[in-house]
Amino acid sequence: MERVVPPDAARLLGEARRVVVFTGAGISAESGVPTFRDDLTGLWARFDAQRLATPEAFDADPDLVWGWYEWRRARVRRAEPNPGHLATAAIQTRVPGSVVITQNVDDLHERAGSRAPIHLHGSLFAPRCVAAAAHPAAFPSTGDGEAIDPEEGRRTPPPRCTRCGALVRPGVVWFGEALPEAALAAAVQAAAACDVLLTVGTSGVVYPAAEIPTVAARSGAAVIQVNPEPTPLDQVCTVNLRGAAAHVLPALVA
Ligand code: BJW
Repeated sequence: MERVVPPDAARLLGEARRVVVFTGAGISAESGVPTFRDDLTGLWARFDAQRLATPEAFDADPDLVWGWYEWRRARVRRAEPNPGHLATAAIQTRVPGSVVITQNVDDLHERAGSRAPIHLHGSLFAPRCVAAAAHPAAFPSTGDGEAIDPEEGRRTPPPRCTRCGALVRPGVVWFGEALPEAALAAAVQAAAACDVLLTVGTSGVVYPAAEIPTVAARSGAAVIQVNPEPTPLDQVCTVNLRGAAAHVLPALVA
């Protein structure tokens, strides 16, 4: 397929009336939150996703899984939003009809001032009862996530639901689980209606989230990618900006 001649990304963004910023773990990398799939530093280079990020893993060893998420929560609490998160919030201020869609389970977009980011893969800070469908509000406070090194094998028993006594689980979307229906519908709708979609710091390999840039491209939006590495999303991008989000995004909105 013939490649589109890369137009000026800043001009595309400046003229857009509806922008979607679609983010992945890479936007939080410079805040010290590890990505998943980067060589050496990615979580999946050090930990086994099948033992930690599936419903089966939680069933088999809830203490191991809860302890790992306590460690993750503690790391995120110590992190601060970086210039990439701040530039994302600035886009939302400048272009009122813009939406942030994130696969991230951290709260750095919120802390940077982004308005109502759509969390496709849940949140580290919204644990829920395993029987949540029956009583969604029933979970106790979950401790302060003191630093835990999972490599020391420190298991932590999850709390119990105050209403029914069932286990409380991390409020994230594990492999094989459906994404939150309302969030996915809102994300698809925003992507289909935008003029420009910025895809930032995602490997674009986890579905159905990875479809979002394609939804925008098919609807006629320009897709601008910010990532130091090539990804499968290169195919749908109008412009590829190879670099770190914390450097490229502020330059793009300057
Ligand atoms: C920088 C940077 C810097 C570095 N600046 N950039 C179709 C085909 C094949 C498989 C499937 C399919 N459809 C579904 C599947 C199965 C599966 C899937 O996609 N598997 C693939 C991996 C093969 N999907 C699912 O299971 C999903 N559920 C589902 O489909 O359900 C169906 C169903 C329907 C109805 C009923 C029941 C079921 C669920 C997926 C859930 C993903 N969960 C995780 C963990 C969340 C919890 C947690 O945090 O522990 O979500 S996995 C992990 O990957 C996490 C992320 O959100 C997600 C995406 O990762 P992301 O953000 O892209 O990070 P990385 O590390 O991959 O990439 C970082 C990028 O940043 C890199 O490109 C770097 O270069 C870049 N970078 N530094 C900018 N400074």
